[in-house]
Amino acid sequence: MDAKKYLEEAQVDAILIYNGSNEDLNFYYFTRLLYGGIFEGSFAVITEDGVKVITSKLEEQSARKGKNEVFVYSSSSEREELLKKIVGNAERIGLNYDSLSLRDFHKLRDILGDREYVNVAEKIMEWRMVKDDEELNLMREAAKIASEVADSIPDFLVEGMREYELAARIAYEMFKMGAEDVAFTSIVAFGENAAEPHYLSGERKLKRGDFVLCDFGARYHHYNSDITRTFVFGRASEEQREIYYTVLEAQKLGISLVKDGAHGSEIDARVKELIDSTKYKGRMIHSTGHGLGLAVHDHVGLSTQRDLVLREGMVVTVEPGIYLPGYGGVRIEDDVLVRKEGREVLTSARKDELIEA
Ligand SMILES: [Mn+2]
Repeated sequence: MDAKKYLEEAQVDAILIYNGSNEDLNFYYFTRLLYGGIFEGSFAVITEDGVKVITSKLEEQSARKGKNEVFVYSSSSEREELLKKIVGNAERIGLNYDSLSLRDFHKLRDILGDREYVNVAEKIMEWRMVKDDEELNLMREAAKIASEVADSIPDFLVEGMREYELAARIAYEMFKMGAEDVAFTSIVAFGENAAEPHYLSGERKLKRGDFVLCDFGARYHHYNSDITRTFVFGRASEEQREIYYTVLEAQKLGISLVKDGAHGSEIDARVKELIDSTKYKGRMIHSTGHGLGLAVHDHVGLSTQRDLVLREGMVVTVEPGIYLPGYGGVRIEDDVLVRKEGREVLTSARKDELIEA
């Protein structure tokens, strides 16, 4: 979308994004400066004639590789002058209230004076939800890295290893394949710890018969993947199999329902209905999925709490789970791109058979 269109839709004269005290992912969204540079303290200003970047000498070279007009400052007074000049006499200024700190807002208002400041956070998220080809290619690569690592996890398992050791190995393997970072602190849960969806990783040692639940992702040029696979270390019990294949069936159902025009809340309801029709009724204690992109929890996804009508170009996770406190749990998660007709599953790690490592 071009700058004019953004301003028209948001009904403002300019949009001002400050990558300040808090990192603002919208800075990367508008500038597409995805291939290097930290840009701390930099501005992206969307005006009628394009996206302008105000940045320091420290990242000038990276900034000039983009398609934006670049203004470089070497002191904070120069930065203020540039900001005033570029914003010009725009009266209605769009800001991202979700990220701009109150302190930074006060500083901005001191520089630009009394104008009309408008929250455009939700509007920007609407735009961000639908990915373009450049974004999708980065997400495909992020998904590919995570998928290949997921497929090799069974080879990394050694009796007695600790959860954080496996988390480190997963991160290392992703970096080795070109990830610039982990998408989030990986969740590696052994045995009974797999019963807690938002567990992290700890000192628990791997024992024969344990569930091994790994939920992790790769960040590739600022775009993320998010995958979960659950294995059993050694021979799986009947109960473990039953949990696994119930989750798998629910996950496949969820994926099959993703398409342009589908309601996220309905997909969540159908997936839970399936699990609730088994002896694991009530054991799926979170929603089926979330939006994915520059942020790992990018926007609302598949949830009965808040509906989202899926549109072509959105990426959502599909990740049902069953959790039995004191015993363990299974979650299976893939990243799914909404297509006009159907879907494209971006993550590709094996899941059709419970892997006994
Ligand atoms: Mn997820």
